[in-house]
Amino acid sequence: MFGAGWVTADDRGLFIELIRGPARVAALDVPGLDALDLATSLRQFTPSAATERYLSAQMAPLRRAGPKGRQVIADIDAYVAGINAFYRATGNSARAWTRADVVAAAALIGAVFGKGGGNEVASSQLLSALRKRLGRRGGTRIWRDLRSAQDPETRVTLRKRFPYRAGGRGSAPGSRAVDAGSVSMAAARAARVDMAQREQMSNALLVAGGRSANGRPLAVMGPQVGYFYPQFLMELDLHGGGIDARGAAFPGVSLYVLLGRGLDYAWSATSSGSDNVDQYLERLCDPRGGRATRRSRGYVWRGRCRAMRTFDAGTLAAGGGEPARRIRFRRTVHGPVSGTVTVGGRPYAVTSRRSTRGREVMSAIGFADLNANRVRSARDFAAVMSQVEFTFNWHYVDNRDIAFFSSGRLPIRPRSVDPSLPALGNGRHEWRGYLRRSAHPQAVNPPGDLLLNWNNKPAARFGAADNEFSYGAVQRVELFELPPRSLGLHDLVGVMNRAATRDLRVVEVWPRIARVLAGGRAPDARTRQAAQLVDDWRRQGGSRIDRDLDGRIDAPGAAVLDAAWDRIANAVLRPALGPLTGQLARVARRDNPASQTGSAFGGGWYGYVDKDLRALLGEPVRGRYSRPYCGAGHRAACRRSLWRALNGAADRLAAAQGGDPAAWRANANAERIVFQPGLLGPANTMRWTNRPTFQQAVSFLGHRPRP
Ligand SMILES: [Ca+2]
Ligand SMILES: [Ca+2]
Repeated sequence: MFGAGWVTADDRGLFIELIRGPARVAALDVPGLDALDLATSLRQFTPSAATERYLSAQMAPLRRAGPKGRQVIADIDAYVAGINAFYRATGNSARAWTRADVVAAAALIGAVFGKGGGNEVASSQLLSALRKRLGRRGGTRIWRDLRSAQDPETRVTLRKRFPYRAGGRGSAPGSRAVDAGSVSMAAARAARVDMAQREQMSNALLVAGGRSANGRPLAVMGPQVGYFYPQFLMELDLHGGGIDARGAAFPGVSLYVLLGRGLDYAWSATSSGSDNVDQYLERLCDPRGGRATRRSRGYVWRGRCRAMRTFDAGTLAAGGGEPARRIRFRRTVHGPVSGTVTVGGRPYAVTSRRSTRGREVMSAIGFADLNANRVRSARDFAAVMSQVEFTFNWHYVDNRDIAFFSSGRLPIRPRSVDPSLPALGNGRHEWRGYLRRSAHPQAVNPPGDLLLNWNNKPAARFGAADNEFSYGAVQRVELFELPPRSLGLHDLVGVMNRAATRDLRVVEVWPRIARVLAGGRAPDARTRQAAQLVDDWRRQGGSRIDRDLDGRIDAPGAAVLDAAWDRIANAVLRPALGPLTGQLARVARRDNPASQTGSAFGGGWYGYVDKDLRALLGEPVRGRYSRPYCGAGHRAACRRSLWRALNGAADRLAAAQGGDPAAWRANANAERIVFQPGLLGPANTMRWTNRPTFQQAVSFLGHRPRP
């Protein structure tokens, strides 16, 4: 561990100093601040003594966890000593590292990649607005359609059911929808920051021996943690002191390999975004007995008006056009206060509770076991990964088995609460413990001999987190098209890599749109040709490649669909949502197109368009929406609106690129991946691709004796 610390300081000294301050913002869940964004924009944060105490206190639960926890503490101390020894040896003047720094770095992973949920207020505001527009019943039904908490058509990794409640149908006296338009600016900003953080892009493809050419399981899997230079992950090969592991580690907590392999097995993760963050509505009161207003500093908890506490986190240095400022926030028993709302006209504060807050290093116990090769079989894997409290889907392969376990400290909510909505924070609707290990989605060699995950829902009936509206009928994991024969490792790499450049919209959604369009005439020849170009593009595979590197995506159809998608999405939903169509986009984005951050098609209105149009066309639909959307159910009206959308796109393209649709092209350079924060000079970009940033392609041939 000393060596891992030394090497980390040597190789990633700049990186660990960059994240050191901002990581504390993640550990504290400071409302309205994005820790990753601060780190990559080189903002410095100087913590207060209270922040350091808060982080150091996190050793206590580790100590209570017994010998394994104490071993982790000893490992952390040796790691920190290694970093500091390197600093001394090289005359680095940075402040000496402490346990608190490791806790903070762990939080950056847990509070950014390893969590889900926590947007109940914004989501409930949409519900209120829909009810206001369409009546309580009609509004609620549409909202449930859009929420897609349990869409039976969504692609799952495990067909076996692992019920985890995502939303109630009946009465939920412990939950409330906030008044439409009542969210304070601070709370709205915090929600926006939270939503912007959600970039999930890791994937995993595992094939059991029954489908592999060599009879041994195969795995092609890796995390996607964004494009940065220096990179977010470093590769370590650790041997000694009972540890034998190789793979990717996160600088700052790189005492263990997080994703990699041991003596005879390999493992990797995808973000699951499972719901471990809940927002509470704290009824405001005046501790001195006056009338409650939005500015009141008291909240009602177990029948009494209590004063909120203020947490002084430290100083955020100037940057991004902002002067230096002191970071203070108020908190209640549940967590930090992000702002205020009204419910039935009364003022409430909004707080968030994250199940892993204050326990950031507990997950280390699971990684210590993996690195010490305590996993001797696929069955051990679930037991070990159940110690990881962050929310991830874990994939496992050895020479005989493949396995899956979806981890996380997942709260069990009382029946009085609808998990899609914010809960009343009065003390009567608190969590009732955490999901037990056997209830987590898991499998060893599942039926079908296949495990595929690209941040889609892990298992049937496992409810989508409150902020996850896109677990609907269309998922990018469907782009993994496996040939119907036994596979080699190179085949599996090929399946992953082909999916990395395909456009999900044209592959999975366009065929329905085209079928509706085909029933009637185009408004003009140019628009007809535009639609034809998208058809052609799909027939050719729907790739966004710029093969000749002229800076233009080769298929003209890409230009058409890029320009048309938002118009099409609006055309489908507007007949029902009207002016609220834009508000939906604030809780569930219309599109997740190819962009400079690499990840794409992780969520959008793809499922809405697909399911609604299938119903309109009379095609089979499971988990039908409560009502028709496009054209309010009239096929001719829907068709007209879709042609209008395409016509608008064609007009825009003609204005920008001339009247010949065959000459239209999308700008491939605009979606080239850009490495943050921009230290690479002219080599700072690469071609767009939608795949992990670190990958393993493995097949094991041997194994230690099995127990
Ligand atoms: Ca939640
Ligand atoms: Ca080209």
